[in-house]
Amino acid sequence: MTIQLYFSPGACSFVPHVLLEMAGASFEPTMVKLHKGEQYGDEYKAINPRSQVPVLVANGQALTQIVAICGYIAAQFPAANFMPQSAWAQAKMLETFAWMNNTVHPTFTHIFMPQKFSEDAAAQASMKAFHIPQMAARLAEIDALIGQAKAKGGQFIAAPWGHDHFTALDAYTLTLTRWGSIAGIDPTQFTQAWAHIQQIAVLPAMARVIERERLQLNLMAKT
Ligand SMILES: N[C@@H](CCC(=O)N[C@@H](CS)C(=O)NCC(=O)O)C(=O)O
Repeated sequence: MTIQLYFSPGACSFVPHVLLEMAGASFEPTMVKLHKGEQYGDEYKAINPRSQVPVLVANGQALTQIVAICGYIAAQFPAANFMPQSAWAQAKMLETFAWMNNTVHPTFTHIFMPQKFSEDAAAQASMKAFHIPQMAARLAEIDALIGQAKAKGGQFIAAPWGHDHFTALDAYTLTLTRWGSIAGIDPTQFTQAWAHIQQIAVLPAMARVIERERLQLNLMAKT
């Protein structure tokens, strides 16, 4: 099987990028420069007409949406334990994954790309101002989820559901918290999440992806 992952540094594509690396998959990471608008070019639109990353291409077939892509990776590489086994644990993991993807992620999009929601400059500014505290509140929810996992002696977010293994939720926490720092939300205030991010960032597969994407975890830090 040949696998190609279209990603952009620091984008949500970080999540499947990490899972592929952690699973030991043989894959070709292919960079898309979103800031240069490459996603709107004909070449990329032939792969994903919705002009977004990530796209995973397996055996010549394209798959989009990180929830679907990560589900596919989990099924292809069961030894990596990315998906809980029991129906309930799996549903609880997906509940949080869906919330991160359909709520926390678009909250940041309103801050980072308000032009996607209104052409009016004043509306964009007010949308941005409105969503910064919303983003902070949602990051605080993630912080609490990690606190619950750690209080139960777990190492990873899915621990309270009986699955103390690295999942997409851990990688997404890093991405969303890092995005918060782009919006001026100090990530170190989320003490549980920030400590968790430091712990997972040094896992060898994570460290390789952070290096490949050249990510600074806290954009508010001086260095
Ligand atoms: N729901 C989609 C969201 C994908 C998404 O928002 N991708 C962003 C990067 S994080 C993107 O490609 N943006 C480029 C653009 O909108 O121009 C998913 O889960 O894959």
